[in-house]
Amino acid sequence: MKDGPFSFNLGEGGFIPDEYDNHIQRRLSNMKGQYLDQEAYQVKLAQEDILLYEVYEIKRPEIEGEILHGISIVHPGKVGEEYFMTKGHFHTVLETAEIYYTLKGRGYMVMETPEGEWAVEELAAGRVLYVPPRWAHRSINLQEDEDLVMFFAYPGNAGHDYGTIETQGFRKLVLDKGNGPEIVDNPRWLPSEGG
Ligand code: PAN
Ligand code: ZN
Repeated sequence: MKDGPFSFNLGEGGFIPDEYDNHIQRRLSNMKGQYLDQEAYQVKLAQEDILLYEVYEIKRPEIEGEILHGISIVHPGKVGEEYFMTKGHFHTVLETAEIYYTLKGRGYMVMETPEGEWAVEELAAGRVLYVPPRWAHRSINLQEDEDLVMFFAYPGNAGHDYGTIETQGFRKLVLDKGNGPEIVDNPRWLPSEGG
């Protein structure tokens, strides 16, 4: 971890992997049960456990007052009709927000609250997306052959609740049935107990 103030590059020349402390890679095998077309998932996985997305983190203490930040890269591709995407999560401390700044590419952020509201916002280079407290979030790359690259920042004490999305899914999915991205109800969405 760096001592005192520090800076790093995001502008001209893009981000520099060496400037980050942590590199997380998520592959097809890490997304079991998340894609709608489970047969397409199995077929693809049997061919290769491909890299779906990566996160480069600047290490900071995970405490209130700190800001955790880094870069997320969602690679292009599809599983069946569904675009490559992140797992998605609620923050464990629900009342914590997040900021995303898209550096490169085009995508969607799919979001929902425990109360049942949902939203899909466009991610486009040069635009900032604000994810308010309480909103689960998943980023999706809508492009054919380019990475979706974003800078993110969120409170140090937020924590990640992946379990809720793993068991119930998101209410909305983004599919390409041949005419580009379509937001559809998730037929496998399963409300959690008491939800
Ligand atoms: C981001 C995400 C990142 C990867 O840093 O962690 O985009 O997505 P998953 O964590 O859902 O796999 C963030 O939202 N942090 O809170
Ligand atoms: Zn988050």
